[in-house]
Amino acid sequence: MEYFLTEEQKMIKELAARIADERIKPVAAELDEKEEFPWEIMKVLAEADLCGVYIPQEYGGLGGGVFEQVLVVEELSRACSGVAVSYAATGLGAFPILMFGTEEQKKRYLPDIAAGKRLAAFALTEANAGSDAGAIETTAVRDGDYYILNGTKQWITNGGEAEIYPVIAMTDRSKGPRGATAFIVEKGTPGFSFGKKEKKMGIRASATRELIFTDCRIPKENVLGREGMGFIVAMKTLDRTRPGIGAQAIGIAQGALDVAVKYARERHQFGVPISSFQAIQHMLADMATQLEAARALVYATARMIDAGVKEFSKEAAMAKLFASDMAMKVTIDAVQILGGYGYMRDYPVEKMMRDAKITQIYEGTNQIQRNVIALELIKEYAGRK
Ligand code: COS
Repeated sequence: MEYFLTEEQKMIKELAARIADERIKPVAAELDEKEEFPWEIMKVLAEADLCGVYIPQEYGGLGGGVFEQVLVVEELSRACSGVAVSYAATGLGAFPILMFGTEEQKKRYLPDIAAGKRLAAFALTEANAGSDAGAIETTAVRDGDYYILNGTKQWITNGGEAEIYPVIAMTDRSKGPRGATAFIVEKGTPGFSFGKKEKKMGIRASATRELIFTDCRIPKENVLGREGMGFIVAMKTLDRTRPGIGAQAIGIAQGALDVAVKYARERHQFGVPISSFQAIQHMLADMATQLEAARALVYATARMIDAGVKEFSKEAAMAKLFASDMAMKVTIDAVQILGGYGYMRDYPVEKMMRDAKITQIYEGTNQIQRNVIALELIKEYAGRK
């Protein structure tokens, strides 16, 4: 499919593809096995100027948008989505600042993020607040010019490795979601520590940790937006980043399809390559068709967001939902085509299947995406004859 990328977008995509093939693919299995954070590769991405593709030039970025970020995430995910999510999660931490930060906050944090000097992360989820994001229990109590944070955030991607954390906490529990506020918290702030690194099924190169706040004093200048806007900051951030999960999913699926087609051409059974069997051909045809449909949806959504359309919750949820369900199916089929070899760690498809699973879960489970899509859809029909 031809997506008519600009010359700059082609360059960004090719650069990310080169790094994926030359620097990430050779070490992907080892990073997965050792569950090692890919600092070396983060440095390579920073040197290649890819960390700020979605950040405006005035803050040191390349001045692109969600679409440019999608192009990078897709290419990196083709090689290793554990690496890709470490890159993407910094975007998840940067978007609240980009969208809701004051000029001073933007100048303070975005240039370092764009240069790849400091990573970011986004802290919303808690042990008792996953899908029900409004149920967070972390509190922030005003004390003069400060807020005192207490509570624990769970499963934070880039936790411990990142230095800049937009954190959502309750400033007025009686108001429900409207009583939440977003704060920027820096690593090293007294009272801010990290829990153990989680052991995960997939995306093992990425770091996932608890964030623990114990009487952590945050200056009031670090509020993002206004007091009471925290839930909106979170929801609007997720609307903008869910296509990125779609990009991760299409990258993983492309990686799996590449391995499956190559294998089907080389593997001989009954005296012929298995690619000559219709059973295999039809699986490959379905995988490629579903992948291209998902890519078209993810790209169209990202471009729509960058064009400045105001409402895109539904499309962002659709892109994430469709692409992640597709990636799960395509990677399962890739393992099936490789048969016993597919189940072994000698080939990369079992890792891709493990990595695909999380795209159906994080940044809102696919059940939540269906809720968002259905509610928006039903709203659109209100008053129609
Ligand atoms: N953009 C702007 N505002 C939004 C919004 C969005 N996308 N979604 C909700 N809101 C607003 C609502 O309009 C409502 O405002 P009012 O109080 O003015 O009516 C407020 O936020 C509360 O919304 P709602 O009542 O719909 O909240 P719920 O508690 O029912 O939760 C879901 C809605 C389930 C959609 C939300 O909690 C969610 O997205 N959960 C998944 C969270 C997630 O993705 N977690 C993974 C984190 S990994 S970083």
